[in-house]
Amino acid sequence: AQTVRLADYRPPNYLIDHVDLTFELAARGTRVESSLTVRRNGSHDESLWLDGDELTLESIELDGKPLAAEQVEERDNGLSISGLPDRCTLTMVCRVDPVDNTKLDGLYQSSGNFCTQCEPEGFRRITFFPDRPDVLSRYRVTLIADKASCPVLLSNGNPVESRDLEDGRHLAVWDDPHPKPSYLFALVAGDLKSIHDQFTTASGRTIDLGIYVEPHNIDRCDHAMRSLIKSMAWDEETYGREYDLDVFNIVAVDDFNMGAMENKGLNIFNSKFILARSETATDHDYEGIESVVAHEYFHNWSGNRVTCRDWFQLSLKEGFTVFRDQEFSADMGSRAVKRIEEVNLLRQVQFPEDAGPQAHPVQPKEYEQINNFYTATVYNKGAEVVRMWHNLLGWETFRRGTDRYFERFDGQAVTIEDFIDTMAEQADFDTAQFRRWYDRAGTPIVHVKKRIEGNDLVVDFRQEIPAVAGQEDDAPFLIPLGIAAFDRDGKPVSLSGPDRNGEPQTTLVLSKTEESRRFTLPAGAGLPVLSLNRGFTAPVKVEHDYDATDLALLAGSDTDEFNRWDAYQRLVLLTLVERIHQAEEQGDWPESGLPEGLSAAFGRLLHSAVSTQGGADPRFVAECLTLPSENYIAEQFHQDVPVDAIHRARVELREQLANEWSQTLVLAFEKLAVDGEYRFDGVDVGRRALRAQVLGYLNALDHPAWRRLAVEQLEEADNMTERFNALTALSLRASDERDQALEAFAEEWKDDPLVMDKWLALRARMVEPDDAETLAALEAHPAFSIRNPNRVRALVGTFSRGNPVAFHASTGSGYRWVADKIIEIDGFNPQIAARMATVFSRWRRYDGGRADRMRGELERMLDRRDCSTDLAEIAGKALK
Ligand code: BAL
Ligand code: ZN
Repeated sequence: AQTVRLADYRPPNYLIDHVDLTFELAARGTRVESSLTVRRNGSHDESLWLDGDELTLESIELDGKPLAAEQVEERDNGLSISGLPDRCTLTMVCRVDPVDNTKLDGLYQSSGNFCTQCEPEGFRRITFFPDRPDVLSRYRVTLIADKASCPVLLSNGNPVESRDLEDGRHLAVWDDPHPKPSYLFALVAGDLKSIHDQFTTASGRTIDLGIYVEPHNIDRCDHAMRSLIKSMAWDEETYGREYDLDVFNIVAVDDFNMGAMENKGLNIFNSKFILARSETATDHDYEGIESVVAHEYFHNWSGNRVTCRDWFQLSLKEGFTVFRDQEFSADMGSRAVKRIEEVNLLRQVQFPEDAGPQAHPVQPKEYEQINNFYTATVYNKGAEVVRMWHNLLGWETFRRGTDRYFERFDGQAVTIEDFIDTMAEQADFDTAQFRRWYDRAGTPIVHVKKRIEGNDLVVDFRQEIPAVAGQEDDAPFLIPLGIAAFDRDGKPVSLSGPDRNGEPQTTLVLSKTEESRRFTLPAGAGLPVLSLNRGFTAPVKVEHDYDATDLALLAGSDTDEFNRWDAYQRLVLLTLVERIHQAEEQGDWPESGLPEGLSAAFGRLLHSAVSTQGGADPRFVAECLTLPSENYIAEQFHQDVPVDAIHRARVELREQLANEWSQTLVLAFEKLAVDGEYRFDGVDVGRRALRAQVLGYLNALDHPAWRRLAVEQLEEADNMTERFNALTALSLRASDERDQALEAFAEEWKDDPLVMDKWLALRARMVEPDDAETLAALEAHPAFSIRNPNRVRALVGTFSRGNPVAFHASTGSGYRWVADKIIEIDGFNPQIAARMATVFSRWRRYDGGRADRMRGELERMLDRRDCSTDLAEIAGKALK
């Protein structure tokens, strides 16, 4: 495949001001007529390039006359047209077959309904077009389809006409007054039902809102509609951004490669992020819906009104929009819990990505397949970089910057530099150095040491910039690092004396490879305990020689909730890693008791959540008590990841904690019960979340009474959150109750694919190493379909990422099964295959036998004549 480089960017040599599209929709042979008003951009005599992929061109005319054959050259990937006047109209007719479009990219069918996905390069699968985001056009779209099977016809912009035709078909015309790149084009046609509401903007305009779903899902749209209305209000209040069309429509489809898509005025969603009612969706689903609906809506400004010049700028819209949706969710719920979730994702997905062969900067410099760059780095590290702008500038200055950005670049396709320059105008720090966050891959490590000199606390900082993916320079980053100190009683120690009004917390801006900061301590203060990177002010790893006592103290006393969670998690990790090392040294499993400090911290947390006075937020406590995942524990090992020992140590610790605290756990289980009807609100969600943890700990023990609790909850609860939490708790140990519950659940929900995804994922987590029979049974289960991305993510994705012991079975059986699926999927949906394959990327970290087997599977994926360019890029980089 060809490498596309940022350095090779050239502005488009022709612009398309207007696009007129007429679709005559049919499962096979959809007729697409497109009329493009073409304008030469600058003075040159180059040909016009129109991208095209899997299209049949029936005719092409220039200003109403057939184009001379010698003017058109049709190649594999598009058309080259020469000898054009400065301005002209090109009219083409193409044919496409939506029913055969298994890539779910371009125009395809989901449950028989027509829909589209065009970002990043799907529009070229609909018609020939300069399919690049810096070509902005006004679109007018006419949709014609059979009225009985496709009563609903939707596209971008505002509806302008709709009428019946004589032959049983009908027609609708949509006009979008806002120039947009082709990746934001969308159409939907099908048999859908809808719910409607309205939103009145700050300037008094009334917007008609619609959510369209398959008829049987019509009772699952209310939460998404509420989320949309909240998002619209929030973006006005927070960023001063008003909606700009008369209508805003959302459609949910079952077959979708991504989570959702921000097409102008017509968002198309993976049904997973729209459909919810309490009987079928969990609190986690409700939260996901709220945040994804917000994310796509926020793109209307950060992405659509101001768009990307080219795909190297993807984080311009994604990093910024993720930051915006994160802050929205923080405002809707618990800020600390939201932050914990964000950092968990960063540490568990982005840090590993940034340390392996797929590492790339937030602004990548080259790619083979842009589909492979919708990554945690572009999205989530990108959001962290915007957050750092926000933290360094302060909200008001940051907001002045975003106002300026939206005003200056409205209606344009711009670059990350444009964003940086606009923010830099507001800044009083070294923005040139800050830019490294966009250009240099890898997670910086900040080593922190402390000592006392006289009355002063001296803290030494050293930045280590790891070499990754060909980037080796180790110049330091600009790192805002929140810091505070606590004495041995857990009281805050003022770090900087009177100039900070005794504020315990400060944010240091580190900029050198090595630097020291000196703080005057109050008289008589001993060496304090440091709380570092408070609130996760920078996406870095902090190395500091915390001992268990320090961590227990911070877990109990830190005034920053995020760091309290972090301290507790570090304490757990310390215990686990020590056990694993001990096992390695001894050659057999060590007899280790439950460490006193950790046990006490666990008990304190649990008590604080059930105490009647001034208790802690149960949701926060639930986050604390969630043990680090096996994958995150694995991140603590650089070589020969001890897969089995990690699993064993984690299971053992869970049992020990449960055993030690079983009485308190039972008490908590009773006290946290939620009465009344299901409500999706902070209090109830928090109680259910902690109760799920509690039930999980209890069921880590082999005790019929605790299984009974789970079975009762499963049978009595009226909502999916509690029912699925109970099933999850039961799944931790083999038992008859577990097997019966799993079977009954599958029978009850067999017709509900989104619920069955949960079941498939749970089953995937439970598969024992080398259990080929169960894998085969799951694959053959009617709930599974390899053609549907959600099903694949539930079964194959969860098995490979959520069941490390079986995936990494030393025989290689897990690798083989997953690679077989990837190869099969690559035959019809390369995007999904490539995404699944990233789980093999870091094969070098495993012991010789495993590493060889993983490498072998990568070679098997790659060495096929028909390996897609998507998969070839991922596998090729991993093998390099
Ligand atoms: N733009 C692709 C889906 C999303 O990030 O919103
Ligand atoms: Zn997005």
